[in-house]
Amino acid sequence: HFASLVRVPGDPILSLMEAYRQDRNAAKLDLGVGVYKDAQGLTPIPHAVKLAEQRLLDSELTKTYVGGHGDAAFGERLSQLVLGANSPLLTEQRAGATQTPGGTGALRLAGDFIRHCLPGRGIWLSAPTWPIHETLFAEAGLKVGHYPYVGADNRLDVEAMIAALAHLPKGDVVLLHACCHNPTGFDLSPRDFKRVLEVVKARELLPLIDFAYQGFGDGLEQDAWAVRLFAAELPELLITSSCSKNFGLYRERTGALIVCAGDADKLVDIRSQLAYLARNQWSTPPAHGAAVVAEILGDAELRKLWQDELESMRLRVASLRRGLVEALAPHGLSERFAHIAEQRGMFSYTGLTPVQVQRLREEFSVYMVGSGRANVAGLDATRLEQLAAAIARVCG
Ligand code: PLP
Ligand code: TYF
Repeated sequence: HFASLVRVPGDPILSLMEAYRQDRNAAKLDLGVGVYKDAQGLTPIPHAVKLAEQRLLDSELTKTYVGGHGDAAFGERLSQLVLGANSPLLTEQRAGATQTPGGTGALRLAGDFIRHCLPGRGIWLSAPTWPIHETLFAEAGLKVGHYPYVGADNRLDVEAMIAALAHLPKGDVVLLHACCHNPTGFDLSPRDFKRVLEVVKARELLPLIDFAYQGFGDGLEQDAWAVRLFAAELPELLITSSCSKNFGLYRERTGALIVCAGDADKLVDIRSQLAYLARNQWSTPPAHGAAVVAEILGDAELRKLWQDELESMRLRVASLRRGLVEALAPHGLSERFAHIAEQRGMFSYTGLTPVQVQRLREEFSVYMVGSGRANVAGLDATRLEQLAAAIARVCG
């Protein structure tokens, strides 16, 4: 019975949120959990989302179940956002979306799909990667391995990555981050992605591209570049898309698994399997977030408003990155931390050690993940000097 059951630790990233909440220091700084924040430290609901919700309130006629693949308009419009409005995969019906509870649900569905339909295939993750990748695929029953990504010198090591991929078992799955790598912020360049693609072809690997931050790197279209390259060059591809960050819909659990197949007929087979697997996990997906996204993407005015809001989030984080490096200059640390301005997305692997991270928290109420990952969006322009001074103290 329950008597033999033991306690497991909570999620270290989510626990940081609680520790921060309880900190009484007025100068506290939350660079922990990866949610976007504005200059006031709030995670706003985009105006486009509010307007779409108001429309839905008036127009929604039923709460009956959506189908196993979710909201069809959402699936089509999100696929266009990811693969490109004129993607031949969509006109040839070689790609389709299955709506999932968030990007996490999409990853889990992908894991189940691999386990169930491609038995024996292992999955390979970047070292490091988002910690949930590690446990999620293991829980889905997959053999999890790693390829090098960021070295001990806190630099992207593409050579080591490519060399490792070239030795993976044929047919195995390789998880790639489309952009805004979590936790490091180090992204592959277009040239790097082309090299990875060559190895993927040579080893007949199946890429699973996790696309959780579209619009936070270099822009909505730019961030999709690698996904579209892989989709154009490979017969088969798995993509997990999340609307949590770019639509600010976190708790509405909105995302999709997009599968690209060799032909339209095979896609129908694959989708029947996905519906079967989803049916045995969550039956049918939650409707609200997907309806909001479909409304925004289907309406020129809302879409423009959303794109502008997303762009201002992206630019805010990019300017904070540069601002932090500038603020470190008077302490003689701008070169040591120059990578912060070069990384993309919300996260920065700062290179700070666990001991330095702990000191920042205990002595300065600065909260970041123990690995040295900082959520740059948690900063605001008036606090850069304060943070730079704290970093200088723990590095001294
Ligand atoms: N993948 C990565 C790399 C992430 O950082 C996240 C983040 O939160 C997700 C997937 C899943 O996001 P969600 O399930 O909240 O949509
Ligand atoms: O890495 C992050 O901070 C985000 C949010 O169990 C997150 O991806 C963190 C932990 C978790 C779920 C989401």
